[in-house]
Amino acid sequence: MELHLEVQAEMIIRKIKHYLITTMGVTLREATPEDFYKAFTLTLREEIMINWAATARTYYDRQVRTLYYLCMEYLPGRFMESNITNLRAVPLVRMVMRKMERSFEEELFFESDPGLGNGGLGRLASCFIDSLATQQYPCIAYGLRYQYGIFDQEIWGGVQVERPDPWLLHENPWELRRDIHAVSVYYAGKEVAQKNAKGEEVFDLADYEEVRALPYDIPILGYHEKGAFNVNTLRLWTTKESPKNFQLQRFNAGLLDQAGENTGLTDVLYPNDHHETGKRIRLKQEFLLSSASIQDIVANYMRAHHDMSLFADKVRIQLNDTHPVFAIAELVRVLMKDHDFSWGEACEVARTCCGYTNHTILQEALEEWNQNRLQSFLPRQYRIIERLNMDFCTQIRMQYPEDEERVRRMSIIEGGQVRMAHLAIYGSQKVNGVAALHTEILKKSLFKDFHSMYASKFTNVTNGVTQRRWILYCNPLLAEFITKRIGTKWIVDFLAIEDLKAFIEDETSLRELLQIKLENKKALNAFLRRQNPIRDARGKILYFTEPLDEEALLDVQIKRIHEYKRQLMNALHALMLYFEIKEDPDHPRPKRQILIAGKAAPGYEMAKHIIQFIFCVSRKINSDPSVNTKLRLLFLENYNVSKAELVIPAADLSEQISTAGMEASGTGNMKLAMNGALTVGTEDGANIEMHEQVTSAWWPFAFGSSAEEIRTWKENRSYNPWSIYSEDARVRRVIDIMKSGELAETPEEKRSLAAICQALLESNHTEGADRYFVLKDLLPFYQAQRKVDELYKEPLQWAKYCLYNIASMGKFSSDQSIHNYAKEVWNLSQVPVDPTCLDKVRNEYDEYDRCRIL
Ligand code: 26Q
Repeated sequence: MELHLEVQAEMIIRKIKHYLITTMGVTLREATPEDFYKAFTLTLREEIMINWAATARTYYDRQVRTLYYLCMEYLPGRFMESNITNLRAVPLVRMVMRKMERSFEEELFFESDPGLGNGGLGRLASCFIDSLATQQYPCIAYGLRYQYGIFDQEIWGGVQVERPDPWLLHENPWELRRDIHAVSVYYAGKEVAQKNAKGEEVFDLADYEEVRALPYDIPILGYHEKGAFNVNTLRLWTTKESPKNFQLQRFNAGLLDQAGENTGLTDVLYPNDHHETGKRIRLKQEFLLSSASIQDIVANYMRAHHDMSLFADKVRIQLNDTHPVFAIAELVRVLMKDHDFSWGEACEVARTCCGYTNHTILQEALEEWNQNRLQSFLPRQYRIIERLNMDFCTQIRMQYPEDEERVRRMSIIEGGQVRMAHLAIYGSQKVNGVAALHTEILKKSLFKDFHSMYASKFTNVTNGVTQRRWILYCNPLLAEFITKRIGTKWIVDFLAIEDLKAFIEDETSLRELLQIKLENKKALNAFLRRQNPIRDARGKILYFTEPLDEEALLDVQIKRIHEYKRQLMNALHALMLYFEIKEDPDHPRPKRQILIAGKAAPGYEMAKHIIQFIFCVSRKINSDPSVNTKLRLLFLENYNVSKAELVIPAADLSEQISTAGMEASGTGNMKLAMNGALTVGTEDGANIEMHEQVTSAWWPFAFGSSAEEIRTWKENRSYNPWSIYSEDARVRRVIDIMKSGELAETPEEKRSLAAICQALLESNHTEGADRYFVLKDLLPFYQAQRKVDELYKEPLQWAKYCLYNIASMGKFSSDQSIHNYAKEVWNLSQVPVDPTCLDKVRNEYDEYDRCRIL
């Protein structure tokens, strides 16, 4: 085996040198890290291309049913990492780097983190495409190639400052530009009526705005023990690269902004999650993704089939939230206009092919578009939406005669707005929520009327995460720990992780598990010390964060900053602990390091106040020598996938403390638990199912009001935070110190703290006080945290809980989620890359080249 590896390593080295010379024009000696990274990538890519070609060939030859996954966001993390993992090439790559005297960490991570998404939704999409490839399901995933992804976050004196993330500054060797698959997308214009072959009215367009969408393809590798891995495609559209998109006439007329609008369409990702903005460019982006992808789907189908008769059988389209839902209207339009379907036929095909996943029940996140704007921007699609709505309203009236109130509630178009979720439900075969509780809320509350009319459309598919990136890659020590005990099966079948339960009484295993945590905490602390800055109000780096030692309990909350996620409650708890330590310094308690990380949407004021508050509290705690040896609060700047890979393996405690009923699922909860962190959690989202799997005996830190209680209090307006404030001295103390101004050093800080207090205690005409029930759950949270302290004092006991939690996470692999979608939603079969086909491609390649990764 060693020798085998040696020989391969030598071949790889030759290939790297070859690329250095032939594409970068340098020899090894003068190669910069960037040159080296690129040559290395091109070398690995050769192996990937072989399987990519063979997979495409296999899908084509078999005329398989294919899934098309439409999503405005992806957060894949660095490609090099998952690719060498899924190629099973980590040892080989390490050897190559050693032989070439290059640093694995520095040169391979030259790549920046593609921030093509905001948070949960985008990361979920990336886990899903990893699982689809590994589980050998035919799939093309579509998205947008934003020039600037999610902003880089800097904290200047407690204030979030957003910086552009130019992730494409360097050429990206993982993408291939595919000019032959470029398509045109049409906006605005005047309709010209025509008839199709069935004699039905369809519309051409005159005086339109044409935008070229050009795709870049990224290979998505499946993991396979023997190298027969499938490679699926992530296809990202850009409008940047087409000179046609620049409107020279407008430029000449002095309208520079307008002239560049279409070249710039895919320039920026909207940095809002859970907030609908109603912006023009966003609408154009959504339609770009929808229309370009539908055209590509039809073209891809037509390459393998003579006519459209099997389209509804071969095509499945998954709409990830409402963002790509124009695809429904666009598909109906294309079928009628270009393929002579009747209205009825086209609608039926669309409703057979499409599925819609909902990711949020927050009112402010539900997408609506102004009817008039839509009509002028997308006249033909608007006409189709209007007609769909007429059909729909007729159906409602048939089923519920004389219930115009219901028609109004359900209608797709209402009060001058087009409600995208209603269109999505009406136009889809299946509608799913992302955790059991969330799906129940959809059925019983948000989409209650729809559920009563179309009960069989609704189904639950609980989210999951890929154990390949989230254990195998990011926590190699734990991966080895697992494999040593139960073999490698867990890598592709995470249900096998259950076998770890056999080691629950094995002290050696428990000690080893504790040791692994310790090592991972060391690595994180080294990063915090060297690379996590504290800046002054002008952005100048003053120093770097100084973490507690590795013995301290590492308590983490890492996610977007949002009121419903209640980072505020976490910070209030930190402040309570601070006072407790000051008052009773000798009370025995474990050292605790609280780490919070996350970005706030740039326009979300309250989220920014919360960051400022965290900054104030951490300054108070960390600078007090009588406290800072026992407790610290750190904010980790610019949270992204790469940082998650560093924090998650090190965490002891996972904060999943959303107001019950508001977190659709959560996925960080799963990543942390499978890395051996224990959860302090409300009964919300997927926490509930995790709790169920782990069983109450091993899930000791559940706390807080239930979704049902919260619903009742909201309904009756019977919650009053004042009573909690006045009844409990500990709560009063933290609120009072916020009010007193003692924590604040600047006028901005004062304003932020005042705004928070006001939101907690005062209602106004539109909103009640403490809408997220922070004060209501604060004491139960505090109690749960005291239980944490007790358990952490007993390391072996703690380790048992960790082991049991890890071993209970089988259900939360995205492989499982994907199998569930395949069965319940898509009726999709696994299609492994054809071995004969793979051999053929390999042989053809070998005729010219002998460098292979075996
Ligand atoms: C909508 C309109 C205009 C601009 C932006 C948006 C927008 C963008 C992103 C609205 C919502 C999002 C993201 C939502 C999201 O990430 N939801 C999370 O999805 C995860 C995966 O299912 C769940 O685990 C989380 O619970 C859910 O919050």
